Amino acid sequence: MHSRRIGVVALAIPMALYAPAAPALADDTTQLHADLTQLNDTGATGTAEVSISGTEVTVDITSHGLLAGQPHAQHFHIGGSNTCPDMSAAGEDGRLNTTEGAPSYGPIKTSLTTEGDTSADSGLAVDRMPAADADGSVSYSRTFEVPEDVAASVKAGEAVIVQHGVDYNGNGEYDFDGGGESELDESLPTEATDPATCGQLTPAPEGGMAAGAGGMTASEADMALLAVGTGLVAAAGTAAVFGLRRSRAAEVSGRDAVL
Ligand SMILES: [Cu+2]
Repeated sequence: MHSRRIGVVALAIPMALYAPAAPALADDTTQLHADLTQLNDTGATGTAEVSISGTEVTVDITSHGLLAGQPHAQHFHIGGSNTCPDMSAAGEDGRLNTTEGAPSYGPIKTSLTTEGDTSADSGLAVDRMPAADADGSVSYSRTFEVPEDVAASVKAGEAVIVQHGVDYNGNGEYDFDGGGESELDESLPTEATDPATCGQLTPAPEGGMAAGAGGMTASEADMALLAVGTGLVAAAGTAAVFGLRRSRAAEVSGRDAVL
C-alpha cells in the first residue's frame, strides 16, 4: 500500500518539472565559451565566458602564462573566417603579428578594456587593458553595451577573442629589441601588440555544459534525463543547474521530505 503511493507521486514529479519550461526558454540570453590557446609560442592559455542579452554583454576571461606585470590588449575580432590562425600565417620572421592573423579572426570590433570606451578606437589603449599579475595571470570581468551588429555577430558565434602581448626576447618587458615596431602603431613594440592567445567564441549548449546534453534545448534535456530513468535526484539537479526553476526545485525538495 505504502510503496504504491510512492510510485504515483514519483511519476507526477517529472510532469511538474516539464510544464514550466516555456518561460525559461523565453530568456534571450546567449551564453558563449572560448578556449584560449597560445599563439607565437607564448605557452599562455585561458578560458572566456560571454553572456549576451540584447546589446548588453558580460565578458569573463581568465588566462595564465602571459607576460607578467604588463598590459595585454584584448578584443572581439569579427569578420574573418571565425577561426584562430595557424602559425604558418606568420611572415618570414616567424612571428605572427596581428595583421597576419586577420584573415582568420578578422579586424578588432570590440576592445575589452577595463573602463571607458570599448569600441575599436580603443584597440591599443594599453593603459585601459588588463595587466597580468606577477604570475602572468589575467582575470577580467566587465559588463558593457555593444552595437547591434556586434551583438548579432557574437550571438551567431562569429567572434574570436584575441589577447595580445608577447615577450619574444624573454627580458620581462615589451621592448623594440624583441621584434621591432608594431605594424599597428610604430610607437609601440610589436611585442605589445602581437597575439598571445586566441579562441573562437562558440555558443554553449542551452542548459549549460553541466547538463551534459550538448545541442539540446532545456526542455529536451529535461526529457532526455527523465527518459533514461535518472529519476528524482537528477531531475532536481537539472533544475538547480539551469538556475531557472528554483521554485519548482524547492517544491520537489518539499515533496522529497514528505516521502
Ligand atoms: Cu585583438
